[in-house]
Amino acid sequence: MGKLEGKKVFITGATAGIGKSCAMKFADEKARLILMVRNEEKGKKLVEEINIKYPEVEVILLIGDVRDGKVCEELVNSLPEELKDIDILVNNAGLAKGLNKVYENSIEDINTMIDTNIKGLLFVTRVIVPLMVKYNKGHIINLGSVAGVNAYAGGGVYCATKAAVKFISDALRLELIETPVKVTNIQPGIVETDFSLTRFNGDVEKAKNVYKGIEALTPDDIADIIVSTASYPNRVQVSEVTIVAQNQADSRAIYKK
Ligand code: 8X3
Repeated sequence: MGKLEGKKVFITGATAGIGKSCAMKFADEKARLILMVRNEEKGKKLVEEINIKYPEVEVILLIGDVRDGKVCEELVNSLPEELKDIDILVNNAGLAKGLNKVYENSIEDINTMIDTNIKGLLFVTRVIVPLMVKYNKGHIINLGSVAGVNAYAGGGVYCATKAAVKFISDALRLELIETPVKVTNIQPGIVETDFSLTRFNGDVEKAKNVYKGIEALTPDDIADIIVSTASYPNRVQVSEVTIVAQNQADSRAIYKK
């Protein structure tokens, strides 16, 4: 039996990018999936896809926006008792909006990034971690970013949200030091997903340009690392992983051919 077989894995933002890759990779490990998604239609399509590829894998779909703390609470409370002892939480939901100077961001973009990347992560964490403490097990895997290590011009708000993810992860690790619950902060660099399309509000050309001239990481690359991180023995707590593309040194330094 694989190490992750039967483990209950809760993933936010599971319909695309790294979240979707995580759902597929954990399904491949025969884990049980609880997927929290904002878009019902995309969520149902994803469940269908998983059901076809992995008919033996159980998938629970929760529809809701992580930005709504009450909804997060209600959705987790609505889980049947036998699913509440969640083993792995992948706090993946997150996004960037625009590439604007700190002082040139719209109110809407500031709210969207902070509400999703910081408050959303906290709203899910505050309902799931008490369950992990109660059941005396668990692993929280937060999606930070290299943007949370070095700021870059135009990314001030996004970088700040990812720095917040690092510090929330570090604080949690300290708070959980006497428990078996582990905390990992995953900090990917350039990954080719819908990230840039979302950042540039659907502008395909601008989004494509980000990945031109460099072999970017794939969402599967990151999901593979997340799955390995979750597979180590209980004594091994990976606190932080930073993954950059081969021609990338940090969030600011990317060599393009
Ligand atoms: C995304 C990485 O450096 O493009 O989290 O902002 S970066």
